[in-house]
Amino acid sequence: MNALLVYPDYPETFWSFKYALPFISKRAVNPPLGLLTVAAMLPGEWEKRLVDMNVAHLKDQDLQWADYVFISAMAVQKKSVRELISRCKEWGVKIVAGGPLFTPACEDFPEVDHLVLNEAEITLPAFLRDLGDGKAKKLYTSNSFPDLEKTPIPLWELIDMKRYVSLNIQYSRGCPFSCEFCDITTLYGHRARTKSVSQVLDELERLYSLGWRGGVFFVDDNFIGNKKKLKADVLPAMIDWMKKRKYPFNFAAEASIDLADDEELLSLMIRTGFDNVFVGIETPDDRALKECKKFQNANRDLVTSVQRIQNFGLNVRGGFIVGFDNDAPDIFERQIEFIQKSKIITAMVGMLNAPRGSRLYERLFKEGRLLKEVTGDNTDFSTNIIPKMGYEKLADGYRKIVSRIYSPRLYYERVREFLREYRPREKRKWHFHLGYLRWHFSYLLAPFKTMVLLGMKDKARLYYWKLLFWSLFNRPQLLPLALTYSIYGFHFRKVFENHLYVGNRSYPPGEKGGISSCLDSLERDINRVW
Ligand code: B12
Ligand code: SF4
Repeated sequence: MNALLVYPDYPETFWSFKYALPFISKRAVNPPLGLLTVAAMLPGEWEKRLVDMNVAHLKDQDLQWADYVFISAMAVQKKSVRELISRCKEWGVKIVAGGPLFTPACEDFPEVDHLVLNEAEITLPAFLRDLGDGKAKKLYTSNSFPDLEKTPIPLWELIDMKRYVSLNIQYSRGCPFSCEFCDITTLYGHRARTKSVSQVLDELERLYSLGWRGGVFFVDDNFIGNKKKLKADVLPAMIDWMKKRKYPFNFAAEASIDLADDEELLSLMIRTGFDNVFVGIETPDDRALKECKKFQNANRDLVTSVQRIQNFGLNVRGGFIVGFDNDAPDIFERQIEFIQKSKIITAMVGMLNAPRGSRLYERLFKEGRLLKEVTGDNTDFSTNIIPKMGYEKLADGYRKIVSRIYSPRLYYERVREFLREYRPREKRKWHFHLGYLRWHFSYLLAPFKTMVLLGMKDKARLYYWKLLFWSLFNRPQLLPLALTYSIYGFHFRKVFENHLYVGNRSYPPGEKGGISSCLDSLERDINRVW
């Protein structure tokens, strides 16, 4: 049996980093962990190939080769999924689909031959059994949550690691909290189900033995969902493992704000090699936090909490939402003020949306305030709800936030202020890994690319040079970070300029095609020379 696993293309979004990737000659940020995990659950004797359409073209020959095409996708990839399904139909290849796009909305995909939904640990074996018996059904679902201790190591051999910025590991699923707008607890439950310590170490070892050096992202919805086990077992074992191999990886994770309250946990994470954490801040307004049941964020000084995490040497990325029923007209100014004050460089601000499966979806359905399904991208000026303040007011305020926080002046100021105070606590000896260059040789060219594109061609070049010289004279050891954040800023500006253009035709458009196509041609030239 020939199984072709395909991950469809995603559009330009906040996290796609499509405008940043050419600087480091990478094709995508993370590989599709869901599909790699599914691949590891397929029978060993099957032939398997994986095409991530974000890093490679899907050729007709691939479809011709396949007996079955396995598709995984998020809602944001819907357009590419539709095209892929049509191509499969043209070639007469059978389709098996699963993952976050299909699980809550399987009725939208009648053309798919087999919808294998929820967590594959439960539904895939049932499908494979029926397939073997020649009676595979259309739909496989489950209401129970599997034990992660049986989840196999993803089949990393199927991808070309060089094309990605960071690889990923999943340690847990589920979250103990109950934020109203979030569907995670419906999908994965309230109890943080975890892998065993030896599973985590085995996964790290596999990446290490395949030669990977660099970023590893823990994709758990809330990495600190079970603090006790993390502190007692997992992190101490990881510290040991990292030390013995001279710190080959740097880690990132998603965590709730109560991380700030646990110095022991923070310190262990730093010693393990974590340097980035994404935290759902949502809003500085206590009434809105209580409205959306994000009680872990309410009644605390959120700026201080963020600073406490930053002071440990963890760079905080933040998620923010506008459009709550309790949002007063000044909420947009307050969000801007908060983001500047907390020095959160990567601030993903979205309009409130109600994904199917969230409690907000149910409430607004009852109140007659649901419009349609979510687009899957909460930063594209769309919402599927009728906001209390009205869509026009919300969209205007939202536009104001993103055009201000990503304006060159405020953005570069935020980066400088962050770097001014950033003091990594762990003065670990830096180990040079030759293997790092094997995967990330292209990073050596990034500074030159930024000098040409951000220092000469970009409208914000003055801010770029100011930051560079400031960093050179004040925090020279943080110069690589200054360059990295300049690239991020360029991406965020481009994404929001293009969204602003789509969101409101009268708003001045970004230089569509201008600098980004220039970036492409420059990249081609540089790569040719090298
Ligand atoms: C890591 C992550 C990311 C990463 C990496 C994405 C990637 N390439 O994998 C980044 C940060 C880039 C990201 C970005 C976004 N993400 Co995201 N992300 C996640 C997260 C936290 C973990 C995904 C993961 O790796 N899980 C581990 C694997 C093992 O699980 P899995 O993929 O679900 O696969 C299991 C099952 O679903 C099933 N399965 C999956 N595929 C298939 C296929 C077949 C054939 C079968 C049989 C089974 C099957 O089997 C697997 C094992 O059980 C999830 C939340 C979550 N808990 O899953 C959100 C999630 C997938 N992301 C989400 C969203 C909305 C986004 C963004 C649109 C946010 C934004 N506004 O920009 C962007 C868009 C991406 C882009 N590039 O444009 C939503 C998707 C909602 C939806 N219904 O589509 C989720 C579910 C979070 C949420 N509830 O809001 N994301
Ligand atoms: S938003 Fe984050 S903290 Fe809240 S329920 Fe979802 S995963 Fe948990």
